[in-house]
Amino acid sequence: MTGIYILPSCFPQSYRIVRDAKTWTEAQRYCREKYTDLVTINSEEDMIRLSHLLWDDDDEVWIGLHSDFNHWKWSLKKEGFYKEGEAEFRNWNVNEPNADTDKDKSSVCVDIGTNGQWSDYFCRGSRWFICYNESSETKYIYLRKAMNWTDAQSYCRKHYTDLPSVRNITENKAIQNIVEGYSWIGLYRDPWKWSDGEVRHINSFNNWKAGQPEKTMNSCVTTTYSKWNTRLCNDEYAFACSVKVSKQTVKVMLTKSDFSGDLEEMQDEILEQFNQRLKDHGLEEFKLKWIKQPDGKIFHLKETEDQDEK
Ligand SMILES: [Ca+2]
Repeated sequence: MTGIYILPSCFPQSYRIVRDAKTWTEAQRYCREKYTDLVTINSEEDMIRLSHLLWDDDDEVWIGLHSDFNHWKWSLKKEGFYKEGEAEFRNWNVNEPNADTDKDKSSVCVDIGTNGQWSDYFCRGSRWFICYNESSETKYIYLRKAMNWTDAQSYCRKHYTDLPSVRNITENKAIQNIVEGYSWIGLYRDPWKWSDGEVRHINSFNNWKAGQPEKTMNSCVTTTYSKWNTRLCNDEYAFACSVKVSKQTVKVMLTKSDFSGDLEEMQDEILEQFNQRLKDHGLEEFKLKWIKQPDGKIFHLKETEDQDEK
């Protein structure tokens, strides 16, 4: 007789509140060592589930959101494309970059002017732009279409390769030679990022308290009264870790001598015995269930000639 059961069964991402006050970075390390990571909150349901775990309404815990404001990134992320130092090449104009993300809370993108120097500007602004085409002789194409940075990026990715990266002064010169005004290049930064690496896009779920986020620089995020606040990352708070739940399907073989009677009728009883065995082995959080086969039955009689198979 064989049956299939799930070990442990699927239930949504679960959370653990750790009640030791730690800095955000220490909390992140702790969650990664003991569980999976600091929590990522993607929906109202996630937020409600987390709030239920907080004992008192005014409990305040770190979540995985933190400032990514000092981190400039190129749109084109290609293995081997940047030699040492080339991803960090910059040609800022005087007093740039200067966009005030604390005030605006949005992503910041970069343009190049006719003097070859760069400025930062809010990504939703409209600019002409350059596309990079890796597979043709002409590497840089100038688009006299005003688009926001994200639309320009999609346009370049669809018709060519991407928005251009500028890896050195030679490339900067080549681009400078074709632009006729402030034009988007591929550099940008996002103000917020989750500990698990997910970038929080401007339109994605958020639960900021009124007037928040207050500061972007060196900021990490807590939740209290179900609302998010920015705090200095070196402050100490309790924290919420996420626990990755894995699902495993196991096929079990029972011999007649283990159980007598109708197995389908005894399915709950058998499952309970497995439950007890796993508990005896120290497993605490798991859930077992049988899987029905297409014929609606759990158990299937094995042919005798199969008996030697494992
Ligand atoms: Ca600027």
